[in-house]
Amino acid sequence: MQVSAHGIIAGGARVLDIQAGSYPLRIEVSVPTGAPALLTAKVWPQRDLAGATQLSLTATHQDSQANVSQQINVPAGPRMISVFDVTLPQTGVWELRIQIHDTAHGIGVVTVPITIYPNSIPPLTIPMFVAVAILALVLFSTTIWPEARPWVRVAQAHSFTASLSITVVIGLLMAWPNLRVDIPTVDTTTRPYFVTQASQTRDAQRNVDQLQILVNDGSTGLPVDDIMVHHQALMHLVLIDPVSHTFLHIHPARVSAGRYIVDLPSIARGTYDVAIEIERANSGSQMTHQQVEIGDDTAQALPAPSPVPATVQAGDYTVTVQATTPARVGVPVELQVTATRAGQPVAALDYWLGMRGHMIVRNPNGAIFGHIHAVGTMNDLFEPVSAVGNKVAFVYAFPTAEPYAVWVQIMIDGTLLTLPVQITVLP
Ligand SMILES: [Cu+2]
Repeated sequence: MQVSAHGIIAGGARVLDIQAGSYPLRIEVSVPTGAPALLTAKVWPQRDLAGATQLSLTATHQDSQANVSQQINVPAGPRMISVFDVTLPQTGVWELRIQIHDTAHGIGVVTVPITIYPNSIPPLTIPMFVAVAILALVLFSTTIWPEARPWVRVAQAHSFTASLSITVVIGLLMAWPNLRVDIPTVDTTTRPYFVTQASQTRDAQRNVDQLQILVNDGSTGLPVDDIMVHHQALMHLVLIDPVSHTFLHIHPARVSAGRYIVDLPSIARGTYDVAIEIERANSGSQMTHQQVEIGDDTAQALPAPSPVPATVQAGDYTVTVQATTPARVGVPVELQVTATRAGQPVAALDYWLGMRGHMIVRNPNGAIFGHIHAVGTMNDLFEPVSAVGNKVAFVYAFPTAEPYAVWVQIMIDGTLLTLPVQITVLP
């Protein structure tokens, strides 16, 4: 039994941020229904192109191996959006392979499974139309024929009652599946959990260290390939080394069923906590934790973060993080984050992964790991991606009285800022 591929399902456009080789990519895929159908994908590298770049999209049908592809050449320079349009000739599961290849950084690849469902009308639609048509006809005949004989009147009454009953019953039957959307399906109970194995690998050709993550189903052992896009990524990976204060929040690329790969920047060698968050079809999001020794010996440890209220310098930006009340166990505390540049408030904060701010908290032994979103609404649009204002707030109830490491992540003008601070939680 192969778990089905779902990555992105039909209806509307899905946006995902993913690391393909050395490029963070923002991708929007609009999945059609029925076939032949036009599939549109926008690909937007999230940093400027260092060299002449070739972007390509190849869609391969899982069963027939039929494939279609398109290539777009982009000159070196400021990042821009490339739009792919390919016509998929048949329904079923397709694997989209999006590749970015520039002369400076080599190849980055991400593959995403999508499912094209056939167009179909619900089976009861035609009887419903017939019943409604009879109903309309009867009503019409009573209006144009007011002096009808008694037997005609009886026939009209009977047809009216019958067609009305049929309409109501079919209407209820058609609505019934939609009334039950929140009840878990059988699938949920057959997919209890997943296991992950993270290990450092090396891409010898491109001369970069990578982290590979294998995801297997807990009950069948098979690769997990029903991973859905959630919070604009297939997989959210957080790496923390409490000794060197190193923190990474990245989005590995799916390279095949249950296999994810991401380039590692130069980070201090250490034993890292690896938190992996995915969402499987018909399940909620789930997280695994494990430890892995990675990093390179030449990279330096980072300074210990300052306790709040803290002012953190990140490139040209100065960001303050402060709590409105002292943090106490179990009491929600509000953390306010304010960004300025050269003494002036920044005009706007970008949406990153659909939110204007993310915060990760970790207690000293790593047993408590929290991922908190900034207060506010989500924005899943491909672009525009910013909202006016230089402040965001987070609310979190720390479960234990000890010092917590906290990383706030915000994006300004397309640059992601990671701001480490420390919060001591009082009893
Ligand atoms: Cu993430």
